[in-house]
Amino acid sequence: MKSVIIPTLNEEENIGRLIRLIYEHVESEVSVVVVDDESTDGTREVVRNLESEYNVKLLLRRGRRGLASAVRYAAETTGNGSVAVMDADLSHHPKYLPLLFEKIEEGYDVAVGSRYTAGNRIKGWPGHRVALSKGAGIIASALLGVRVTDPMSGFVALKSSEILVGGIRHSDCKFLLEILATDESLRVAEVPIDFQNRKYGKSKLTVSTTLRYINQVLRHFVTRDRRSLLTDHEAAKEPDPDFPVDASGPQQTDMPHIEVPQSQRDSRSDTVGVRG
Ligand SMILES: Nc1nc2c(ncn2[C@@H]2O[C@H](COP(=O)(O)OP(=O)(O)OP(=O)(O)O)[C@@H](O)[C@H]2O)c(=O)[nH]1
Ligand SMILES: [Mg+2]
Repeated sequence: MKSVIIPTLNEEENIGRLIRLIYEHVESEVSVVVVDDESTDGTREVVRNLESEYNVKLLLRRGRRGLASAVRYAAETTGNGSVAVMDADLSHHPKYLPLLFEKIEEGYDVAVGSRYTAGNRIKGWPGHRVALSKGAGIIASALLGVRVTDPMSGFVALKSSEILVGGIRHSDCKFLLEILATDESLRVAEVPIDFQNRKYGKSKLTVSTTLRYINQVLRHFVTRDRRSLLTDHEAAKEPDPDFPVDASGPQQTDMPHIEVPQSQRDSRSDTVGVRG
């Protein structure tokens, strides 16, 4: 069974539209998993109302705990089949889901919905935001040795949810970049997508999230140790006693520091690549 994970934080105007649209574009045996971080609007009610009509599961977490950790939390529930991740805000059109899953069926481990391949359009973003996003992707790719045009994409399909469970350590990091930077053996394809800025609801992108992300990329580059991406000071925070145990917590803080030999570090740019 294929799954589609959708993280939500106050997306009541978008999530119902998106779920309906997904089932117009994918076969019905796909299961949608919405993972909500205590939205204060009607997001949860909208999803609950669709549970009887569609194959939709709602996972609830308490407090805002971060997009990447929400994705990982959901991935722990989806079993071994292939899985896609997409934003709830209708920026990612479900018509691309079959194309992403097709790449996985062809044998790739990861299929990235790429906004910056030739001929694609970004609708609704001002020029400076496109430049910032594109530039950040180029710099991160260069520093971390990841060869995809859009390593910051949040629209992706993966062969197995294990890649998400094993690869995501940061609560707020751009999870695709983290996965690609820490596992050089993944076979990666890109699927060109048009991207539409959200029409409803508010962006959750904050300055502190951006700064934390820059810090992570730079720390990794300075130490020249890909395992440095696997330490997260956020994870050392006291766990919320009311919150269902999120497996990413203890594993993050207990993660041993492993030195990567120089030879291994140098070989990585040869093995992470885009095919197809
Ligand atoms: N569960 C959960 N979902 C989140 C969290 N932060 C953001 N999201 C969801 O993650 C997706 C991406 O967030 P956005 O706010 O659209 O961030 P963005 O796409 O970088 O920025 P904009 O497109 O400008 O809004 C959306 O579906 C959000 O609802 C979070 O802390 N927890
Ligand atoms: Mg968005």
